[in-house]
Amino acid sequence: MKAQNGSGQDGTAILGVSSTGDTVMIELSNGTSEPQPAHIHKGTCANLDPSPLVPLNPVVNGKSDTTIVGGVTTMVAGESYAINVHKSAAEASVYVSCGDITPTMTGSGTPGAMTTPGVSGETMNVTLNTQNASGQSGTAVLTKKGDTEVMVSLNLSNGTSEPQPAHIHKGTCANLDPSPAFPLTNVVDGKSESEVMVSMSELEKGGYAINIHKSAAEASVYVACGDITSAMMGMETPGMMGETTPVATP
Ligand SMILES: [Cu+2]
Repeated sequence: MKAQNGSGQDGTAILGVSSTGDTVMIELSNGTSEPQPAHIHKGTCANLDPSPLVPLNPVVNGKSDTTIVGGVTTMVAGESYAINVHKSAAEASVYVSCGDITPTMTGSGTPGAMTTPGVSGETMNVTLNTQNASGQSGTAVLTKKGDTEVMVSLNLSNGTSEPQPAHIHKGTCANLDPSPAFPLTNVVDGKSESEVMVSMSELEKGGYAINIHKSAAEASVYVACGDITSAMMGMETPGMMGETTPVATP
């Protein structure tokens, strides 16, 4: 996403697809505590249809997370779309940031997740299923940051203020190697962001799972887990969102 009208608000938007709905994550620099309306519009940043197509959650302090349950069914292949952010509700006519939605294929010929231009790559969504009646479930979004770096964002329901250890383990949720392969940042209030020194292609090969533990004291209790499989990537219609994505349920 590129700043507009001297706003200084550059950033990224990541579009992901998961079993619970398509997700749009926006991160902008120079955020404000005043909510900034955000939408998917038809058209391009250079030539935007002014009426919003899909409303997104307002950007607050530079961040917005939206899950569009059932997917962005109004988006069709062959059309142009863009995400834009407005200065404020009162000054909605002033656009502060915009990014054209351009489909990017993940991997070689694998149906892929979409990213806006400027995001260096590929994303993979992993569904985190509840374990041991914890009531905690959610998603992990893996985003390629470089050849040897992957950003992992965890979002879990029913988070706690007590930090919950999280790791990438070898194996599957059904049959997990108990020693962590890569540590992730502790989950606090259901959220965790980590940069992991591993290549996306290594994770895409399969044989890894993300799990979250109840607490440091009760690390042996797993509260949620998701298998990392490349089958979770992508959408059926190359290039456009809106199709239901098959997601393997472990
Ligand atoms: Cu673990």
